Order: sequence, then structure tokens, then C-alpha cells
Amino acid sequence: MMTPRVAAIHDISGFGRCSLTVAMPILSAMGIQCCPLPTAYLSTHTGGFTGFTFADLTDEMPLAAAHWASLRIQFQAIYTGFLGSSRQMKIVEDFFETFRLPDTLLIIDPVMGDDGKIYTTYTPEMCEGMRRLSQQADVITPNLTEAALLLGIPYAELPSGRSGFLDIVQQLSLDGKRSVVLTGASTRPNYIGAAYFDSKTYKYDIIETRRTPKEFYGTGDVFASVLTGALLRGSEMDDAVRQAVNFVQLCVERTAAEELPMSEGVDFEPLLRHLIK
Ligand code: PXL
Repeated sequence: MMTPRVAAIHDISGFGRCSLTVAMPILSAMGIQCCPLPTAYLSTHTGGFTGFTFADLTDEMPLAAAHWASLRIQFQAIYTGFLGSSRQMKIVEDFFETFRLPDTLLIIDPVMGDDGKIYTTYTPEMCEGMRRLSQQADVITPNLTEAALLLGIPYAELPSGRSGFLDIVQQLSLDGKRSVVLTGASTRPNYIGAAYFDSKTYKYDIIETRRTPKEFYGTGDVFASVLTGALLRGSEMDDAVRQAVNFVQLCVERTAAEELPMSEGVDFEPLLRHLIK
């Protein structure tokens, strides 16, 4: 099989294990070529640190995209995450127009916030831009906070429980046109996982695993990267969600056991071997 190639459009945060510093090693371990198009360079991610640097790379993005287009590079998937400015939403839309072929898988992680709060660098205009951009996706991977923003309802009013989460993924599917994987779904104490709707089979379900009662930054990025890798390796959606849920659980369990700080992300490097086939 030809090595699948992904264009990964996220920020690169030098310290803290999220976005590209998670997507690149995970996709490589899964046998996928990851071509990064960084949206911004930050010294650390924006959660749990203060005083981080932020170099906006918006101007560089269309130049890099134009060079890739001149080389006739093709991608089996385009995978986007944390975006750095409102103008970038339009640039990413242009990128889709240039590089999206009939079989290209478009995976959008609508990174905007967590725990009911919006990330400090995201403006209401950017959230609206993300909602619009997400309409083009084949697959979106919101957490509960992002699902509320996409639905335009207050976080506190999100439905919960099995039927609530399944309702959310169906509502977000745009009448079955896109697949939705909702992370952070917990229907019973001590369990957590993801609810999904698959636009190919119309299947929907919740896949849960044991919950380690500890939170870390970057778990959403680990989840979406494994999901992307699994779908590109040919897994069906239910199996891909299962792989992502299991790997995040493994990472969180190890990081909690090592008593590492939540701001440093999950200690995934020693576990990458689990992703190698
Ligand atoms: O994990 C999502 C993410 C990505 N990129 C940056 C972030 C965060 C979450 O805090 O700050 C820069």
C-alpha cells in the first residue's frame, strides 16, 4: 500500500505536547506521511502557562500552499486543528479548494475551548469562522465545549447521558452529511469515551473505557490524530473511534501514574509502539 499523505494544519507549540508535536509523531508511527502547515508558533500551548510567545504564521500559509500546488502534491487527507487568526479560516478554506480531490478525507478538529471555556486566543469571530469551516468537513471531532459552540447553545444547556450525546452527534451531522465524533462523553461514573455518528453507514454509538480521574492538555489532539491515522489505514469509523479512545486512555493512565503535571500533556512517546502495525 502506498504511504498515505496528510496535510496537517495546526499550530506548533514548542513545549506541552499538543497540536503538531502530537500529530506528527502519532501519524508517523501509524505509517502515514504528515506534512505540516503550521498556523502559528507558540513557545508553549495557551493552557496552564502564562507569558507564552505567539508568532502568527498566517502570511506564510498561502505561500507554502501555492508552492505545494506548483509541485502538484496530492494529499489523501487534510487534517486541521488549532487556528491562529480569523484570516486563517479563509486561507484554510482556499487550501481545501485547491487540494480537495473527490477521495480526500477532510478532518476538522474544531479546536476552540475546553471545560466550558474558550481558549484565550480565540475571538467570537474566530469561533464563527470555525463553525463555517466545519461545514465542509467529512469528519469533525469536537469536545463538549466545542459542540455547544457549534450548536450555538450555552455549555450548561448541552444534553447529557447516552441519549443526549447521541442526539448531539446527530444534530451536528448536518442531516447525515458529515461524520461527528464527540469526545469527553461519559454516560456512567468511572467511564469516559466518545459518541459518534458515521455518515457512511448512519451508525451511531458511544464507545467508553475506564476513566482515569485526571485531566491533561492535548488529549483531544492525541484522540483526533489517532482517529485520522486509523481512518487512513482503512479502519471503519467505529473501529477508528475505538482505537483513539483506547490510546488516549493508555496515555492518560500512564501519565497519571507517573504523576506528571497536566500542562505538559500526556507522556505518549513510550506508548507509540502500540500504534505501529
Ligand atoms: O490542545 C489544543 C491546543 C492546541 N494548540 C494550542 C493550545 C491548545 C489548547 O490549549 O493552546 C496553542
